[in-house]
Amino acid sequence: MVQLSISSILALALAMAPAAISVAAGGHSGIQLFAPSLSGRPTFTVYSNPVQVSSSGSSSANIGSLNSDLKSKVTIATEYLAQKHNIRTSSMSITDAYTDGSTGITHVYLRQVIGGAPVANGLANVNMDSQGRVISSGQSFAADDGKLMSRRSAGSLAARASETATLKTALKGLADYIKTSISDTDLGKLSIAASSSLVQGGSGYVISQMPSSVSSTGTSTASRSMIQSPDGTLTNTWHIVLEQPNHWWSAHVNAATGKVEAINDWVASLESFNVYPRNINTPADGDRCVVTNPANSVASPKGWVTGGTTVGNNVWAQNNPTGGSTWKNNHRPSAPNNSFDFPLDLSQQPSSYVDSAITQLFYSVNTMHDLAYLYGFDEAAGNFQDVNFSGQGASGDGVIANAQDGSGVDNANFATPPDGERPQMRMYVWTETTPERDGDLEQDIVAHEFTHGISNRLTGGPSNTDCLGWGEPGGMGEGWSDTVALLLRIKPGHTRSLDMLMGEYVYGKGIRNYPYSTSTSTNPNTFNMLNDPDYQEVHAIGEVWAEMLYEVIWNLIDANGIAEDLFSHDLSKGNSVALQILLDGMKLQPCSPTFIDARNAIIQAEKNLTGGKNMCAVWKGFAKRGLGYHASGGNGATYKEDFTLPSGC
Ligand SMILES: *[C@@H]1O[C@H](CO)[C@@H](O)[C@H](O)[C@H]1NC(C)=O
Ligand SMILES: *[C@@H]1O[C@H](CO)[C@@H](O)[C@H](O)[C@H]1NC(C)=O
Ligand SMILES: CC(=O)N[C@H]1CO[C@H](CO)[C@@H](O)[C@@H]1O
Ligand SMILES: [Zn+2]
Repeated sequence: MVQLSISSILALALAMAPAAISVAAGGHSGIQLFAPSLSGRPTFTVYSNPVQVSSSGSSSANIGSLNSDLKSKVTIATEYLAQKHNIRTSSMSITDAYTDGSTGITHVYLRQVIGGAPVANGLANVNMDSQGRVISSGQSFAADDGKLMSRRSAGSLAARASETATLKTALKGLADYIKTSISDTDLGKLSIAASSSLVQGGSGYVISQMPSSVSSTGTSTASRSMIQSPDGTLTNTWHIVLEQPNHWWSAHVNAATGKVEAINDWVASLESFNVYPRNINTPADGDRCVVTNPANSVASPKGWVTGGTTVGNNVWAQNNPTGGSTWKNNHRPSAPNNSFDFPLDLSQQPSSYVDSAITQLFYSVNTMHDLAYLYGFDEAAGNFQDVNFSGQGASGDGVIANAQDGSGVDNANFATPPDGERPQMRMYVWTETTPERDGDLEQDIVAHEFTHGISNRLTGGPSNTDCLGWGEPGGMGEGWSDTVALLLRIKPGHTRSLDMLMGEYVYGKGIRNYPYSTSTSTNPNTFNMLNDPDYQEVHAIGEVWAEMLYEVIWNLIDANGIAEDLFSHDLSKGNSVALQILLDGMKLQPCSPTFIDARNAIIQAEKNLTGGKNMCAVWKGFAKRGLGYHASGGNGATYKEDFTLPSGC
């Protein structure tokens, strides 16, 4: 939670000058997707009166294990195509057949197969009513396929060798087309193994030992295919499927020339969001802009959006005006082409721009997912994802993120169950101003809440989220959340004289007792404050912990400089080292840590990360606020502050 602390506040003007950083990442590099157009050919026929097909009841088409009703309808479909469109049954391959549970209509889908090679754009579909009468049908089979039988002589060694050579030509052509390349040396190293059960079905080859620049998995599959030109002529092609970060290509490449004849990307890769980008903390700091493909290709290899709305592998973001516990079917914005661009008028009440708020929350939570992933809150460490691509960690736990949640105002919260169960973030509207303001638009609040998820999953292991519940450990949970939120806002040009507030946009004067500051008069918090009866609440305890970490951050920055963008994960820079040792320390520390335990874990993390290069910088930060070498207390014992350093510092 970001709960308010009521106290006198020093009003400070902040010199926030967000540096212009590029927020685009990954993305399409001008690669055109296409399939040969068969324009001018009639494709779809709708019958106003259902057509009864005279069926012999037997068919030579391949029919798998279907129930008898479906089997007879598949037979009707093939006979319909044979009778009405003069298509040879032996060239039909059933790809799918099912009866729709709600409409009762049976759909049969077929592909043309010639000499064992599927024709990529030789397709048909037949729709039938419950009585097996055809109500509509589409087809684009190549005509008169008898003449076009491929002259492949399967099996002979010579045929196999020339097959491999054409496949290499095709791989080279495809690599060029997708703006990478594969050298002759790399082609020579490929392992090409025949397979009769490819992932996509059928027989062909599994290619391995591919350069990672060409295939992120190091493998691809290839099978014989054909493609039809607008005039109906057929070309022998290889159907090659390969994955790259943010792409999953399905291409048909000319087996003779290596020319790409058709290509599709199974990743809906254009995702764009009109949002306050990650370097604009609040609407007071700058304008919204359209950010294209912001997903980090390592952290979110399949992008952020599953399709058309604010749902993806990391987050399900929606409105929740009633504040209830339902979320799956709550309102979400619709963006059929994954372009999320909705109106936002800050002079109106937040409910008027709920779609923009949900979009912003989806963007900000995904940003936190990707950033945390890069710093080690990944699948093995128990992060929040519906699918875990590495096979490590539990899946099925993308974040439920509720924008403008009606269960409260002037706050926000984050619930973290163990790995494998979905955490829930509730963002509230703030009522301090007129019109009201929306916490969804303030990224330090979202970062604070998400960081509760990080600290809870990392401390004591992902399946134990009962380690930072209350008291001293719970207070540090609040402190880490503030600290990560602050770290995200530190930019080149800032110095240790920067004082920072939390919740400045939604609450004006900030929501903590003191600004975070390296000045002991602006922020007087030290370790002994924890003995104060007024400091027995987690947010107050958190302020002491975050203030100590703020000192550590600036010592690290003074020694190492500031990375412009934390996403570059440049561990030669102070802000990146700070974020890294915070997360590494969480993994090292025991369940229910004391301040001293957490400090020691951070010192150990630093030692492991840089060999102790920054050890004294870290110690000096803690010691300045009373958590020096001889500090003691915690776990019920009185806190005794100490400002000394270990020998050697
Ligand atoms: C997405 O759709 C919207 C409206 O439907 C349109 O304005 C926008 O240009 C489309 N964007 C892309 C990238 O196709
Ligand atoms: C960090 O710890 C690992 C595991 O013990 C070790 O392999 C590595 O060398 C350590 N790094 C440093 C800089 O001490
Ligand atoms: C522990 C767990 O749930 N692991 C799953 C990770 O994801 C893979 C597939 O993506 C599953 O097979 C594992 O069961
Ligand atoms: Zn909190």
